[in-house]
Amino acid sequence: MGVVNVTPDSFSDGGRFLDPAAAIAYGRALVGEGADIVDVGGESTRPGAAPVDEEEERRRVLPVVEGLVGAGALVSVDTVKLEVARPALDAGAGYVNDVTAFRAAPGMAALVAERGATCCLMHMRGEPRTMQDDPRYEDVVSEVKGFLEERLAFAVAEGVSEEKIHLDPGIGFGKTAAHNLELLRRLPELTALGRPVVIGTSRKSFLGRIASHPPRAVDARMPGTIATNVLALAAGARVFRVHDVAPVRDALTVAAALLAGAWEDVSLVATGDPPPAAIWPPPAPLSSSNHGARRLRRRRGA
Ligand code: HH2
Repeated sequence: MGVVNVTPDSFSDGGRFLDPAAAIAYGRALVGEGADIVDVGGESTRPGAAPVDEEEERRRVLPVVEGLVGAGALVSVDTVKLEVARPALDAGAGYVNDVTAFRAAPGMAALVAERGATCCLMHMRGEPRTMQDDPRYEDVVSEVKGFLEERLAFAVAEGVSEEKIHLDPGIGFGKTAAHNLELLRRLPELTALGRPVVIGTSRKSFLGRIASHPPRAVDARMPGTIATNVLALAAGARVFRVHDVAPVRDALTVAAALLAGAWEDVSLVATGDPPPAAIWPPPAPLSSSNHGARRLRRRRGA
């Protein structure tokens, strides 16, 4: 999942893609780098971020969603607002990434159900403005797991098909570096919920603080991003929300080949020879349109 932030204040790319044409071109480039999902957001959720009003968020997001539909990836809208998600789905988005897991707008679940969209339900403690003010948990993993279980049940009760629900522990959302590490280390407890787990560590500040003192700047956190995503794959995560699609996709593909004990030789695909018997099985389909599996079949020449 590649990230396109159409905001002036996102922590890593704020202000770069406020112009819709630049955001669309960037989103298309991420698809070219191998993103199966492009996540378009118009409101920053970084710690301390100010809320954006609905009309402004629509103005930022909708032209970009429209411009990315048909680009070869599933378009996701990263919003907590019903009246941003609805027109984005009207415009052809097929995924709703709601960092409040349908708590900000309870009607969001019914909308997602009605449209047959895929969704991501994420854990967040508190709200972006204050979430990093001394977050505390008895046991962060069981609390996040209990929350995701409850939100999954809520979404299903509202009519969302269970197959369309992804779960996300919300790395950095009301969590210290130690909490983030604990969640990543004990990820199998979350994948045990039976739904694809989404991981969003990309460029986040805890990576910079762990790697170095003084901390690494935002554009120097790629090694930490790759390390955490590769280990999350090994622990069972299936969707990786990142800003730098090409290097992370390469790292994940090599790691997946290593984990499966096999790799897909693209030269064999190009010559039309049958692929090797043991091929890394693709992860479960990511969307109603089965986009990930389709892309893999295309790469194999099927
Ligand atoms: N992280 C961010 C935003 N949305 N959604 C999910 N599901 N998981 C995440 O970890 C996640 C998310 C924060 O990153 P970014 O979009 O780059 O920054 P900002 O919120 O400042 O726009």
